[in-house]
Amino acid sequence: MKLYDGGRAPNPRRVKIFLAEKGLSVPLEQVDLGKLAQKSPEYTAINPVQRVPALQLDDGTIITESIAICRYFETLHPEPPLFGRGAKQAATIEMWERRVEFHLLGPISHVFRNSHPAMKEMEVPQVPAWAEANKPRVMDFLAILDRELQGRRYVAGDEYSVADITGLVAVDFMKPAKLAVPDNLKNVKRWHEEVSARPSAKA
Ligand SMILES: N[C@@H](CCC(=O)N[C@@H](CS)C(=O)NCC(=O)O)C(=O)O
Repeated sequence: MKLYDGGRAPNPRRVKIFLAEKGLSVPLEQVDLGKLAQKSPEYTAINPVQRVPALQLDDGTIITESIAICRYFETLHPEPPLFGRGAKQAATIEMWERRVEFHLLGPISHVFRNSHPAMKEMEVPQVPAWAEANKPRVMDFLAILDRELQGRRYVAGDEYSVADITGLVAVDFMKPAKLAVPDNLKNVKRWHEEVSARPSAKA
């Protein structure tokens, strides 16, 4: 088994944090995004969508999409549960994971990919207006998250979950996107500080 990784890129980082929380280690193979190695014929044969991460199983099966990879490991190693236990908790975690992925990580990625000079060859065409359009979306969702975190410790409840992993990676990705969590969002800041202090956050 091996995981095709992309250095500090946010999506592979979600999987690496998840693995660290599970106490698992998987051999990594680096795909040099800076050199556009994800677009090489060799890697395109692994993932036609030309993105990392990708997990290759020993029987040759390829699994892409960070959450699909995390689910694979959750099924094999259910403890600690990061996708929840029971119908209600699992659905709540999935709801929050998707909200954070689509309303926070996504818009932050659009800002970064459409404004950062280093992304010119990866994001074609780069549309600076799309970066600008996404900035208020990031701030709107952070305000929602801050209100939610008023009443609970983690994104999806009182237990740490995969929704926190996507949230942590998203908020950390604000830095290269030249965005910052506003100072008045005290609950987001408190939550971010707590999840950043977990050993898995070093991944
Ligand atoms: N939906 C995918 C997104 C994967 C993705 O966008 N990966 C980025 C790195 S964080 C990538 O490979 N970018 C290369 C490119 O855009 O050419 C997932 O959840 O894994």
